[in-house]
Amino acid sequence: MKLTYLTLAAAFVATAVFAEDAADANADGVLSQDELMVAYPEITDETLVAMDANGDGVISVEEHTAALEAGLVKPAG
Ligand SMILES: [Ca+2]
Ligand SMILES: [Ca+2]
Repeated sequence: MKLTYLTLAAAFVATAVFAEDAADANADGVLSQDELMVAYPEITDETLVAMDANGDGVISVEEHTAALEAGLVKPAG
């Protein structure tokens, strides 16, 4: 069950990344701390923790979108 969900999520994320997430430099569907530091040079550890809703240590495109909507980070440009 979980595998099916992840496969669907990966397909969705891949599309979303291509469409909108310029912060995902290596296009793997998640934003590493390094990628976030490039996208948001002034990001704090507190913000990174707050963005990582599921606590897996990386920021998914979903988590990034949620953070943008919540005003945790400001869109580049
Ligand atoms: Ca990435
Ligand atoms: Ca996460």
